[in-house]
Amino acid sequence: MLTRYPELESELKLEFEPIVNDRPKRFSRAQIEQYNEQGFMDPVRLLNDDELKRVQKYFRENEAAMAEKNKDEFIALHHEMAGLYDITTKRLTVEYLNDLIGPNVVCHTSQFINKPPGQTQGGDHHQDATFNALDARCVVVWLAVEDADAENGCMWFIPGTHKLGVVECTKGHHVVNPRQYGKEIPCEVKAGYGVFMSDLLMHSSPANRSKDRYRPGYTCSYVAAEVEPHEEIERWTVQCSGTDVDGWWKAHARPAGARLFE
Ligand SMILES: O=C(O)CCC(=O)C(=O)O
Repeated sequence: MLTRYPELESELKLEFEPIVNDRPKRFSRAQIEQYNEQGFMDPVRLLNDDELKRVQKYFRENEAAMAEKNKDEFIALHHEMAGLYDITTKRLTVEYLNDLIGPNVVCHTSQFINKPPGQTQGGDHHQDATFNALDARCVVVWLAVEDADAENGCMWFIPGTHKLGVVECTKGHHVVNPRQYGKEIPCEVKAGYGVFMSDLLMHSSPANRSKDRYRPGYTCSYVAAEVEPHEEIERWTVQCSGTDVDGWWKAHARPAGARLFE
């Protein structure tokens, strides 16, 4: 086992805690059962047609500026760009999250990844929890900005691996010999749909082998505000619902700028 914060490993809970919710408002109980068993659910629609067009336009217009801000080191931008803030805190997405996380939801990290066509390299299997200095209780939402499929480099999952907790990985956070943990399957997601996944689920993001199709996706990590952050993991926090009960997360206010959704 190796996380990015080995000095914290004895303090952190790095095992999966099944979601217990007898009265979900957005997900069905069967979907929550699927999440508990597989570590993810079948994608759900998060944007209607009009919202999807706005989001696609937003990323087209802002991709270069985001890349510029990220050229020296990765920083999440949902706390400083109004459009990203609006996507991250969109009410429907947050209502789904409330079923999994509870009423007090914060987002601590986000990333826009647009794999170009013909890209030959991809990312090996990893568990997002190994990057975070907090208990492994985050729910990751991966939103497809265009259709993502096996040809243009959708993510691949190894179902059920969230139940193993954090497993051995390399210094680069790649799971050692991931195939020993099961068969990987593609997670194809239609544009405007999002997949909700556990931060312990092993997933990879292989090459985009298409000739002319970009594969843009926007991913956010959410957690209950009751979970204590360490090592300044709260630096990019926005509050998506409820309150920061213990005052740990110190959320940023919505940045100034036009609203992406009515
Ligand atoms: O291809 C992607 O957008 C997902 C990348 C990934 O594996 C991650 O964000 O953890």
